[in-house]
Amino acid sequence: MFKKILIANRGEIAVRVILACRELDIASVAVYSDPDKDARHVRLADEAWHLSGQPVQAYLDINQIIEVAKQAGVDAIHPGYGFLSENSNFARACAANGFKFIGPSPDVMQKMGSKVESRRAMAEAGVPVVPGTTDPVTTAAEVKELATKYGYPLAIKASAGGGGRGMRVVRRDEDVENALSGAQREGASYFGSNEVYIEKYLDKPRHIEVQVLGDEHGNVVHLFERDCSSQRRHQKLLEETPAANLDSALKARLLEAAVKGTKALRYTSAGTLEFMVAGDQFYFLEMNTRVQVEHPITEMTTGVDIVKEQIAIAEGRPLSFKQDEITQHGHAIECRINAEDPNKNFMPNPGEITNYKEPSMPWVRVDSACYSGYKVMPFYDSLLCKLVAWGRTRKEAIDRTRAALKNLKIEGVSTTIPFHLAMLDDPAFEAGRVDTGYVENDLMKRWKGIVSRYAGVATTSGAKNAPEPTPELKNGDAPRRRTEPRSFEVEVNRRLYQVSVSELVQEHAREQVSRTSLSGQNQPRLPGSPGGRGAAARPASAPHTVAGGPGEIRAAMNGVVKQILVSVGAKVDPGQRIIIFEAMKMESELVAPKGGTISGIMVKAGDTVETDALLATISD
Ligand code: MV4
Repeated sequence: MFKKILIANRGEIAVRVILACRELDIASVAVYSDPDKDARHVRLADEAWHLSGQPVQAYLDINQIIEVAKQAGVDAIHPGYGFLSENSNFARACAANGFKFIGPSPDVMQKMGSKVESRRAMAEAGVPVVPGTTDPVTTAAEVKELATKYGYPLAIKASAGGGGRGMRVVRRDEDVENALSGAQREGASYFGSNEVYIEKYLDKPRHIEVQVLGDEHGNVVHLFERDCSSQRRHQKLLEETPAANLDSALKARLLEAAVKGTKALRYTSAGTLEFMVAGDQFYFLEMNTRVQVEHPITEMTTGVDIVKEQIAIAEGRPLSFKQDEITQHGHAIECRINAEDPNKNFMPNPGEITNYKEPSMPWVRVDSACYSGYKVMPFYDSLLCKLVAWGRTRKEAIDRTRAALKNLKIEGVSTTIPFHLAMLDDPAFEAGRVDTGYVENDLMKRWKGIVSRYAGVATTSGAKNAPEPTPELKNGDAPRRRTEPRSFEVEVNRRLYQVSVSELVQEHAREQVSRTSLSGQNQPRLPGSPGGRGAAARPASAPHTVAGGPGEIRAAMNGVVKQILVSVGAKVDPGQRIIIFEAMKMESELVAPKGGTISGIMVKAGDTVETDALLATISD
């Protein structure tokens, strides 16, 4: 029925939706921001339309996207995930202009966007919610009163919150005042409302979610569960289905509750109900009203194409199958491969992917928008690709995931591949003993002991996955630094070896250094190395500064100046810390690119700065 769909998104999910359109013989319209001109989704779509504005703002610009939809003459708009996907105003704007929004109704989206309202709706539908209040609390006395009813620990949550923001855990009366004001403050600053409510706090629950589909004829089905417990600071790292060691009776109750809740909402389109599972209890947490990043593992085990179903539902068609026609077949695992360095607290690591090659293997699917030469940009999320593997058993899925990870080649930026390999080999993961505390409290605590075993994988995957070489500075010597490894094939006595070579280079050509230095790290263009892409080593430890002229410290991405450690006139050594900078939720230290005297400081603590902004200068 639809002839043309606009995809209001970028990256791998835009590619995923375009490919579904192609299969359905529906024309696809991509939109792109300035820096996304060469992106895969732009090349792949039948048409591509430019969105002006800042890189992120462009994809959030409702008026501009509606304007493009009119000019391109589309029937419907698919919002993907993130960006405008859960924005009810956008869904309303689509409808008001005659475009079908591929998602649920704006009213349901709005209701599920509020923690208190969704909690209330689910409780009314008979879906278990965490014991606590649905009405807001305002005073510490009320919280302490509730503590006598529910017992500590309690969670104080911002009503409008989500994603771990605006939540405080309180374990005793003395801490209530601080926790309450903290949650209220965060609610006000992130979500524009200081309203908070109380829940009993569950210690390290499992995070299990249920995929549902509802059509416009009142039919609702679930597509079983996904275990998303493996996360770090609310960023999911690996998802699997079915959930390991989940009691079958508990699972049946969970799936039934999800369908019951979805029916009560008269929900249409694909959605996900998130639950916390603790012991033999489960509790509704929130509902996501979009297609999710991890939808492929459900597709692999049920055979249902979730994006195609979203489109069919939006066309007004009834679901083409009944619940009892859906079975969960085998086991699937998804690894979210991010441009982040697990050796540095998962610091985002933007830069150019100098070499990218996906595994081509049976039972493996890779969803991606990457290519060799793709530049990972600091203002978008750092997801490079999703590697998904299927097996008849969990063990087979793990083995195939491991083999596929070793055949995924990503050079030029650090990636989470070594982390994923370590996790797949971890006895606790192998035994299926993973809860929401596992990565941070268990695996990462043992990380330093584990990582050396996976450093060798750097020959085929991330060039900088190997532990950071320490720059050696001997009395008066110029710093020596290891280049990014390059791969060679060497034949020795008939046997072919693949070797990865990185060179130790001395920084000698002073003039060259100052002209081509990439950051506050004294990074020279490598003498004798080929020009062009990948020729210059990029600093791994301070990615948040970029090519300044001599003695300049600049912001490599939009961010906030947290602290300034020196004053004008101060004598500084090369490599000395000058500014603490925060971007993409990560703090980094900006260091002096050379020794000298601080001749200018252009910013103060608290300043928001844009990419490339000059922050400080150093003179000889
Ligand atoms: C909780 C909780 C324990 N008890 N609420 C974190 C994100 C936010 N959306 C809800 N979160 C939690 N709420 C109560 N009453 C533990 C978490 C939690 C969590 C939940 C789901 C997935 C990962 C998590 C990681 C840490 C904490």
